[in-house]
Amino acid sequence: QLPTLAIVGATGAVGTVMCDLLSSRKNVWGEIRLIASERSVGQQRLCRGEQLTVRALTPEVFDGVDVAMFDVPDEVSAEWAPIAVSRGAVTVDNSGAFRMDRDVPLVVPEINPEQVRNRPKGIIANANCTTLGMIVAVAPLHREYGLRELVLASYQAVSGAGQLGVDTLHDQLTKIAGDRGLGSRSGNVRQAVGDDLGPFPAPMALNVVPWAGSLADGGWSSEELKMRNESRKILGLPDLKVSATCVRVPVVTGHSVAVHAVFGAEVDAEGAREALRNAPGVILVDDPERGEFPMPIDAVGTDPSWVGRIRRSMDDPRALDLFITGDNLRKGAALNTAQIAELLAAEYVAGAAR
Ligand code: 2RA
Repeated sequence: QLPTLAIVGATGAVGTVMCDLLSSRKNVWGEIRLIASERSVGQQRLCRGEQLTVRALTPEVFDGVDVAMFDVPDEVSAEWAPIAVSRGAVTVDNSGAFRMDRDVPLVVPEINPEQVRNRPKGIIANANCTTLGMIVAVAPLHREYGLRELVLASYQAVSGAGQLGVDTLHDQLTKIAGDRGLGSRSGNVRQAVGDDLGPFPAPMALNVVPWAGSLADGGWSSEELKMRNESRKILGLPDLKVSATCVRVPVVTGHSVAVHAVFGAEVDAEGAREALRNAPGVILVDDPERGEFPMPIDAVGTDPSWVGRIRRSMDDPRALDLFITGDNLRKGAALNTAQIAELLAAEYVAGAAR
C-alpha cells in the first residue's frame, strides 16, 4: 500500500505548481488530499491526473494521512503543522515557522538527505526559495574547496510574493504600456502606476526594489537574514560569514543570485565548472562568447539551478564569482518539498515491507 499525502495550501501559487509537478514525477502516493482555506473549499483541482475536491483545514482531515506538505503563511503552519503531526502525519513545511528550530531539520535532498530522519518534532522544513536555488549550486563548490564566506545579491521575481505579486506587476505593466516618456524623470512611474503597490513597497514596473521581507535588526531585511541563517544550517557551517542584499526585480518567476564565494583553498574556474557539471540538481550554462548565461526566462518551469558567469576573483585566488538562476516556485518551493516528501514515502514503503 502506498502512503497518503495531504497538500495544505493546495490552491496557492506554490500549491498549484505542486499539483502540476506531482503529475510528472514518479507516482509514489496512494490517496492525495487537497486542503485549502475556506474560500477554496469545494473547488475541483487536477492533481496527478485526478479531479480532486478541495477540503477544509480541520484536525480530522489529517486522519489517515502519512505525509502532509504545508505551503501556507508562517502563522498557519505554526498552528496547524503540530496538529497534523498529532494526527499521525509527518509534515514537510515550506513556511518560515520552523526553519531555524533546532529540532527541525532543514533539508535539501541534494545536500543533506540524511537529515530527514532527524525529526523529533515530526516536522521537516523546506528552505526559503532564495536560499534554495543558490545553495544547490554552492554546496558542490563547498565540497571541492571548503567554503568560508558568501557575499550575495539577489534578483527576486515577483511570484516570490505569491499570486498577488504576479497580478500587481502585470497590472502595473498594463497601465504604463506604450508610454515612452516613463522612467526618464523620477516620479513619473510612481504617478503612472498609482497607489496600488500590492505586496511591494514601491512600483515594480520599470524598477528594481532593494527590499524583500520585513525589517529586522540593524537595517537587514528578514529575507537577507534567511539567506544567512539557512545557508549556515543546510551546509552545517554555523560560523559561515554571509552578507546578502535582497532585491526585487520585475521578473515574474525565477530568482537569481550573484554570488561572491570565498573558500579555504585556491580555486580555478574550470575546476569549479567541472564540479558543477557533475553535481545533482545543477545545470551549467556558462558560455558568454555565445551569449549563454543563466537567466530566469530560460530557467522558469525547469527543475535545476542554472549556474554560469563563473570567474576566479582577480584579487583573491581563493574566491569565485558566479551567477545562479532557478525557478523559485519549483526547486525554490514545490520541487524541494516534493523531493523531501518522496524520501518519506520511501521510508514508509520500506517500513511496510519489513
Ligand atoms: C520572496 N523568498 O521571494 C520569498 C518568498 N518565500 O518573497
